[in-house]
Amino acid sequence: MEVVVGDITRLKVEVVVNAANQQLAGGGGVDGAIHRAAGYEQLQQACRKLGGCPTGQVVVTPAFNLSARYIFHAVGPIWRGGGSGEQALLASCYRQAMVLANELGVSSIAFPAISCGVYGYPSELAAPLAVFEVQKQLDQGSSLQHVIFCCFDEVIAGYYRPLLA
Ligand code: AR6
Repeated sequence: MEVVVGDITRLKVEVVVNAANQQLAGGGGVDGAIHRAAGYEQLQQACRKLGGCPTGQVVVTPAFNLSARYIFHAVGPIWRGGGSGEQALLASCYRQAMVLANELGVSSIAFPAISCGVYGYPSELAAPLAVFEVQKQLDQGSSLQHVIFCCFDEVIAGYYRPLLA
């Protein structure tokens, strides 16, 4: 597991995870960046065929113009104070992505800080949850050799680094 600060669309990995919405309709933040880099029209066409994705779940599309093979669209919870199942739903995103990666036999994956932007999940709570869920899946055996937590800024990276040290 590694922390990288930067733009997830630039990483050389087999799977780029997107922080999507239930409609898979595209949007701002990392979703917008992934759509632009992958090719907006072709990615939206692939997303429309899937017909949406419930919160806490993950669906897969090709990665089109990205150097990755797949985009995993994970729908994180909107933070409502922590008493609405947010933790279990966010954990489910990481778990499902890890399970799917292993099923597809890929060796590298990059996660953004799912839900930590407009969905408002506190980064200091999301980082340990992400690392815990990923570690748990790696411990159970996985095709994954390299898991990147891609942080858009140093502040969020600062929550991951002590956990991986
Ligand atoms: N690379 C890596 N991380 C990024 C990038 C990038 N290019 N751009 C932003 N981030 P957000 P959410 C970080 O808001 O909270 C969208 O409109 C960002 O700094 O993208 O899950 C969707 O369509 C933050 O730390 O996702 C949904 O409607 C993290 O990515 C909704 O937002 C996640 O922020 C999902 O909200």
